[in-house]
Amino acid sequence: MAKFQTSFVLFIICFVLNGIMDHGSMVLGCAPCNTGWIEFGNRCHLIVNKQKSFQDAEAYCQGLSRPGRPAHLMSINSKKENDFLEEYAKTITGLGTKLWIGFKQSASPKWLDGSRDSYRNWAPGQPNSGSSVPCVRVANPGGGWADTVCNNEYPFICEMPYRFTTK
Ligand SMILES: [Ca+2]
Repeated sequence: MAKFQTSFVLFIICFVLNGIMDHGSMVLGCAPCNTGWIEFGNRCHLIVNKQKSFQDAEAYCQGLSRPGRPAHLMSINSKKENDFLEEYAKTITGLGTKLWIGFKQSASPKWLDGSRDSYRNWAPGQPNSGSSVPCVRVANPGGGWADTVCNNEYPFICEMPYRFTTK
């Protein structure tokens, strides 16, 4: 009984908060991700099949942010997340073989969302171009990473936190 009451109260709270925090969105109730986004590892992910430069792709993702839920190009923080991307990409019709992710291989390599995980999945021989070619894409989405000219235009994947989580 207590468990039922708890989940009921949580449902009411998040239903009300949804109205406040995500006014205008298509999502009802307590879905953890907005419509069209795919959940994995307490995060929401969206492949955008539009050709954009690395910088424009990141700006596009940031434009999808919600209050308290910043969106960025995806950070791949584990082998499991890499595998998730590979499976997700297979579901997108007509997606090319290259996809921007949110890693910048510059003097101080970093994930754009601030992740500090040490997981890397460089393709054999990568990265090979030094800090002059700092933007990172995956090939055969979910496959190995490569550093690439930032002005190249590829589809990309955005990532943002679940609703009601601040992590
Ligand atoms: Ca991530």
